[in-house]
Amino acid sequence: MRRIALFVAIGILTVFAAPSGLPPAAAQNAVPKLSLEVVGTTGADGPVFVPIVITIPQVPIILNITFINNDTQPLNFHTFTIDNEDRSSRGLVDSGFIRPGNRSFLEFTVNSMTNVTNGAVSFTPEASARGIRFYCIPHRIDVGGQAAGMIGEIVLAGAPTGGDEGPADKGVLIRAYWIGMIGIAAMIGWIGVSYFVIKSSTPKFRDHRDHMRKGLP
Ligand SMILES: [Cu+2]
Repeated sequence: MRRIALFVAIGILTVFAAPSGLPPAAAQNAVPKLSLEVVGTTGADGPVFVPIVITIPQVPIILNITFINNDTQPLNFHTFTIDNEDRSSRGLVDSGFIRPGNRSFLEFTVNSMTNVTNGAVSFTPEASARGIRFYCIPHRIDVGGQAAGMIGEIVLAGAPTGGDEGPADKGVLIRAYWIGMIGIAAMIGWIGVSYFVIKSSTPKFRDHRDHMRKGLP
């Protein structure tokens, strides 16, 4: 019995120790990627982004954005653009002018809410009320005077909100979920193994009924 428990313990140790034997760099360099679609369109109040707020669950994170212009008016070009802090360098992230029915693929890294890397360029992005501002070049300033202009923001989940919107939902990365589940499973496994190890290392009291009959503690 003792030998079997020992083998089981060694087996479980091998399984759970194996991932930690990998080079630590592999785990540290894994910046998660969030892929999403952002649509440029014309709503009741003029040109808008949908969604107008991109909520990211953490930083750093790689944002993979498919920017789609689904306008039907042939002259309604839109862009997805981010400038630097004081707008002295414009379009450091930029889809270019996308015509109605077309799309563009963007990928950049939000290292923190004050640092973005796009290709070889790292910069401090223009701030919005709660995070990082993105906008559409032709419609940043609302021409019709109805809406605030075609602007949006990238917000970190859990960050304080500007007003009446309530707290933002905190996203959970699927990887964190599985690490938690494996941790719980490993813990339950270890309780079982400990039970047999302790039990098998007390050979005198192997027979529980006999033990009770003798009135032993
Ligand atoms: Cu636009």
